[in-house]
Amino acid sequence: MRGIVNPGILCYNGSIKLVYERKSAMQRLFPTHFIRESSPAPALWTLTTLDDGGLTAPMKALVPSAWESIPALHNYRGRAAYECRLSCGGNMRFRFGGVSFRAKVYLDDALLAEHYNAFTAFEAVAPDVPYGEHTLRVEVDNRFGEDSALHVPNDYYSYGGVTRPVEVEYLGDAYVRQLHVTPIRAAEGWQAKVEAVIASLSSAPLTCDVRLEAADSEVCVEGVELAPHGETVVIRVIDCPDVQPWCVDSPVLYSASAVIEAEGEPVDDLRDRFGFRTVEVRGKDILFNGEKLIIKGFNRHEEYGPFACAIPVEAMAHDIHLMKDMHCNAVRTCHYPNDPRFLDLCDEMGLLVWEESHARGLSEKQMRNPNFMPQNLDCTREMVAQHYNHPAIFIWGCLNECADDCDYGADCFRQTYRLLDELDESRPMTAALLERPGSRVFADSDVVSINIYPQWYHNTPVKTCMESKLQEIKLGGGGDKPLIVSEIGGGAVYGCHDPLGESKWSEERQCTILREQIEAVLSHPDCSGIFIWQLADVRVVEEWAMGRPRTHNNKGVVNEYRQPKMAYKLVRELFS
Ligand code: ADA
Repeated sequence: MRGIVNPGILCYNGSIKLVYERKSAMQRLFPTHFIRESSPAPALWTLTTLDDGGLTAPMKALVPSAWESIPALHNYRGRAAYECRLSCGGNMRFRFGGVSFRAKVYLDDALLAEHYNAFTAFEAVAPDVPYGEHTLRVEVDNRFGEDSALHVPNDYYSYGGVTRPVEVEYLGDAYVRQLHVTPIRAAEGWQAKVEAVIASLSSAPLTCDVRLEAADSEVCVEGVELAPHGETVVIRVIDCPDVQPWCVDSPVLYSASAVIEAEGEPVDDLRDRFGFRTVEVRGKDILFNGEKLIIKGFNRHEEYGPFACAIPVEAMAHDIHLMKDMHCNAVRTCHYPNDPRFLDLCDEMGLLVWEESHARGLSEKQMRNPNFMPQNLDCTREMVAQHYNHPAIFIWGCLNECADDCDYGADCFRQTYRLLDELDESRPMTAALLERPGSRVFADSDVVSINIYPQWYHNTPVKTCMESKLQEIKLGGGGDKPLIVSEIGGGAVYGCHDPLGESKWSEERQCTILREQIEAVLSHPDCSGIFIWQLADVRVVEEWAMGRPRTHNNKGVVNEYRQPKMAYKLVRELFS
């Protein structure tokens, strides 16, 4: 296979294969297997609700989708079962891109897997399935409760359903479970560190060869021993001559793969794309490919009007076009890991990503929930493992506006930062901190990030607010680090106008506020950039309705249907 990846078409050993017709049901926007048999799960599943307030009879529902897209279930919070029939057999692996937000997966009556949190993928493996018709059943639950520490009533909606694509895979005795590629800037040119995790489904020891490829260079690791039902990691550093770096203006992608071979024949594979680029923190600057980065971006919730959180890929691309039209170079996936298809689009279209683990605004009491740290660390681990190869991701975020002003909370921040450091040495990490005095973690992250709302929640002039925040950061030990304003903004209800431009919630007032905010942040010499809160209006839970007209967070520069408010043009002008 040569050259830059052509999504949708794969050429291997001279034969060309068109892969996946149901684009909306793929987990990625390019083929991830050529050897392994895999297909999207059926489109329509039978949906049965299991609690009061649901459907009166089972109905057909699209997978992926959120059940709130069905008018009868617009406000349903409860349990539901999704079932489909499959003709399959052998070693089966069902890969769920995301189920919101608790899942139990059964094949016929056998429980295969359980998973918590809507925003990361998980697998359900069923070995030695007898050939024939089977029922795949997913029980989904989006009720809030003590066992759920990350999904809580919040300033965004926690939807229900099988909300990201499901893939059905047919495995042999061993499969490539994970592939990570790290670009390395060498003295001359580039190298790629390729790490493959090979999982065995066999009860006997196995020996195989593993062929690793990155950007058209490859190496074959012979005689890899696989322990029964164990996992083996194969790592090689591969020289990659004549490659071009990835950057926003020229987002060049290369392919990488790990292929398992038995007796000279390929038996399983996993493919991904990656890019050559470096991200470093030097003093108060973030350097991208050695050059100082100034971020001009938006916060974006993964939500789009009636599609809720299960956004068609065409709408994801439209959001990126909107941001690019406004001259953005970055997006923040507040407050959870995003659908990898969105990340694929960012890789391909050239938009930097701050990807964030799941959490928003949790108090010390909520962080003391015994489920909080395990769930937070699981989500963080899954996010990095699953999204590691995306060149667009330049920084990892976590714990947005959680309690950083107490010993217990600060310790949770430090543990999460440590985990991010262990999982990925090639990217910096940060957390968007709440605008209140007393943070104890300014000194602990690679980059300091603050959410501030001068002129919206309080009337302090933006420059004064920034200066006092900078002083506080300095006293807290973070004064020598890069600073990002990770949220700033103000609300407007789409179509609400005010002749004098003075009333809050009018489009005119939103423009006045955003102008002062953006000009102050971008002209500040100590600031590495801005993420405006937010691209589009989003639904919030009923508990938040009182400060949120229309039960929406209305700080978007477009509404939830992507109709532009006056602020769209303003941002376009100020970011140009
Ligand atoms: C926060 C938070 C966002 C949103 C925003 C707002 O800082 O991180 O999720 O709630 O404020 O609109 O007030």
